[in-house]
Amino acid sequence: MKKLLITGFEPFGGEEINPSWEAVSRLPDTLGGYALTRLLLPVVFGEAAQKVIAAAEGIDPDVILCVGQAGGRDQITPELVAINLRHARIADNSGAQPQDERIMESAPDAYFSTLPVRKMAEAISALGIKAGLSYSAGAYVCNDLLYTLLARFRGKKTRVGFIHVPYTKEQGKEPCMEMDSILAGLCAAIESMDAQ
Ligand code: PCA
Repeated sequence: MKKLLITGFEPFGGEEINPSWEAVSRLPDTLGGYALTRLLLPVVFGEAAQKVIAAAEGIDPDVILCVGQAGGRDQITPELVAINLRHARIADNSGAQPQDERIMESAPDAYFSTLPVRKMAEAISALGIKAGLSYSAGAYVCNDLLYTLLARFRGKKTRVGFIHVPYTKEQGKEPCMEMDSILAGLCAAIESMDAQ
């Protein structure tokens, strides 16, 4: 069976939960021909990616799929691109708040995801769940994670992608999405990762 390393984040920005980890922790152990290994990540620049890279060394996954919360979005959004920029509106969970810094000196400005993200967005939409391809993962910890992983696994067998999910109902903010829809959406995205 193929191996999927799937990650979610701890809460940040004053929230009590992070829907990304709530969803990732509820996924089945096998899905779409993949055996899942789950990893909870700190919302800390640099550290999140280092944790994934360390775990990947032991697992040698075929795919790394990271999930994060995007407050303010009303749909599930696979991310097409990560940019070589750190710019934080709020401090991360270690207190760091980089302003207009590069993630890696002498590295490309951006990397595209190596998963079929447009197909994944379409597979979610086909279930009647709101989804769309996103062309910006922002400049906070999620973008930092995606950029660093894409740089690390460039030219290697491990494909890398990221999906942002909205707030859930329990967080009491708008817009939001039912956890069941987020879960079904993630399942559809994973099942479509190998679609031609
Ligand atoms: N969302 C943040 C970081 C952690 C998370 O769940 C982001 O979009 O960068």
